[in-house]
Amino acid sequence: MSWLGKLRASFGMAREALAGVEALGRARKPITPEVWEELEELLLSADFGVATTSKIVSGLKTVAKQELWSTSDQIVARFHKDVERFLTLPNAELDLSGKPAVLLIVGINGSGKTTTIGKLATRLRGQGKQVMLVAADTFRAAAAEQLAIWAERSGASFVRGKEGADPSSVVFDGLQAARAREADVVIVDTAGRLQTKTNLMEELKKMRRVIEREIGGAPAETLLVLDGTTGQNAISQAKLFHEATALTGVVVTKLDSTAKGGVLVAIVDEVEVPIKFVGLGETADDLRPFSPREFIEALFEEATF
Ligand SMILES: Nc1nc2c(ncn2[C@@H]2O[C@H](COP(=O)(O)OP(=O)(O)OP(=O)(O)O)[C@@H](O)[C@H]2O)c(=O)[nH]1
Ligand SMILES: [Mg+2]
Repeated sequence: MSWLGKLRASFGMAREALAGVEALGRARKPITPEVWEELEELLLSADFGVATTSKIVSGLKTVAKQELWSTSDQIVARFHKDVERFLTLPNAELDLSGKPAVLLIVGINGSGKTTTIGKLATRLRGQGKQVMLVAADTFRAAAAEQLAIWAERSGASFVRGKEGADPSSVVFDGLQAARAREADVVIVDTAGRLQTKTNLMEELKKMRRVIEREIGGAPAETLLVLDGTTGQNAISQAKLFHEATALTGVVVTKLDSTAKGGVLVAIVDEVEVPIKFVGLGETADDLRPFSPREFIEALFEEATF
């Protein structure tokens, strides 16, 4: 299946709700309070979330008044553009500045961090970069093993600590090794943690501080890996990880399953951090740079720009 086909299948439920928006446009109804309510309900059922839905709708209302719109098709045409605008943020490309460029990967349990690192390593190796993977997930022995396999497959070098070691000490060792071996990119894998567990979030902050001290600045990227099948909890994840670690980007995984389309828009809106990649499967090649335009083509049957 093509990637667009995969994404369309994955967004099935959101597409159904959004088909309602398109029907609303085609109906060319006179703009009444009921039309706005209908739009609001459709966006909520497509997982745009309360805050983002009301922001989108009130923005549309303002323009409708200014431009003296009379029918619902005008609302819907503008809505497509708004979604694209919401999703388009500066610095959407992977930042690889610094020698080495350090990428810190964070997220809750099972969101797809380690797999994403494997895919990223494969991609960067393909671009001729010297890549080092650092297993700062010392929580489970199996976690380091999993990363070691990805390192071997992709031709990246690999640093791990002892099981139960302080993750920050592994980060420190990893950065020393990266310097000695002149790595271009260091990718740090971390243990999954709930965004609400303060002590575990503190541990992440400590890893970040070690990186800052060792390279004399922030990591090039702090990427939150989010499971795309998660509903509104994804917004809380994005907010709390952002507060703790100053995210520079988001990777949304599992967009080959049943994903919640609108949540992506809500996340970008709430934390103002760009989505940099999407994951569409479990193999090394299933990572794609995120494109707002393609996302919208997958989400809407008849997007007009
Ligand atoms: N279908 C699908 N599965 C994925 C994708 N990314 C990761 N997975 C699967 O999700 C599961 C968890 O992936 P991991 O990479 O181990 O997740 P993690 O965030 O490192 O998990 P912890 O280290 O336990 O916190 C694995 O079975 C992966 O194969 C994806 O894009 N699509
Ligand atoms: Mg992992």
